[in-house]
Amino acid sequence: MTLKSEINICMITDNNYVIPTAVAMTSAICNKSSDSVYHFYLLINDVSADDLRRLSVLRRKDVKIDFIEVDASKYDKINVKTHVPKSAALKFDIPNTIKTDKVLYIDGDIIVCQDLEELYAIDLEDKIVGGVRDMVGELKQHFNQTVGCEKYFNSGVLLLDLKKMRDQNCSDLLIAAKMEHPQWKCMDQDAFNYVLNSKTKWIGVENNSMLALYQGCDYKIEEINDFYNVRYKSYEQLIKNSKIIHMAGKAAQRPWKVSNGTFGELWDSYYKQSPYKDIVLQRGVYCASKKKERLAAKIKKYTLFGFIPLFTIEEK
Ligand SMILES: [Mn+2]
Repeated sequence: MTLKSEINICMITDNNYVIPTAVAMTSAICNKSSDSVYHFYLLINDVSADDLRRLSVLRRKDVKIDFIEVDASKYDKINVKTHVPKSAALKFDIPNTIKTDKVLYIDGDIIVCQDLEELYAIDLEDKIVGGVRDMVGELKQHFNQTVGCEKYFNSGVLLLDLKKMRDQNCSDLLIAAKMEHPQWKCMDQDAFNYVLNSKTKWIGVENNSMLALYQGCDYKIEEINDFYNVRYKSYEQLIKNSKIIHMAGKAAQRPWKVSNGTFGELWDSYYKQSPYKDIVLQRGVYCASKKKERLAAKIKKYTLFGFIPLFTIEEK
């Protein structure tokens, strides 16, 4: 069997996000076709030797992982001059940090459900970025109007032509855009849209399914179909067809934070296969109402001997 050419995948993580990142990588590897080769470029900042050892366990013949220690001081300089948050600066600097011509950037709060070859092979033609429209960002939050665009992409899954980005000095343009608009609410997404929106190939919703956001807004499947110009019969069908599920939305609903989080069961199934499976997560319980939420924040989940579930209330 001949292996196909490499699929370059970029993720960014620090010490706080290393478990979700490892689980996202695990999901990608679990759902990889046997003839695809994934080459992960992990931009890391403040990640411990133990974490690197754990992440390294994911390496195989068909899964390459490069750890790229980011020179944090470089971004401190950017910070001082421009007040661009370090995490945004890291993302803006991808074309200079990763030397390949093309990369698929993915957030850590995702589950990869299918092989990524088809998504990676999308021809960007004369465009620079492949992105999925952000339905809630446009219809509820009006981020597209904030940056003066008709459509607006979510920056959690981005297919990037890094060669064109380097040729057109996109990193500098992104940093300048962020610097000139301190009022923008999103960490990096507004700047990406501001600079690259007119150079975007709009790709299908299945490549960045933000189901928790749609559900949070009570969107019916018909509304999702209208917005994305697709024809799903149900949420379930969209979930089944999703290549990447993105748990965008409330941070308090992320499955590594609460035991009843968004796509918790699916996320847990990959967590249990991840290099962190021996770590017992201390998770709270998500409650929709504010009052319940405050109470839930005090409740932490513990397991006894690693398998008997216990709940105890934190004394504070
Ligand atoms: Mn995200």
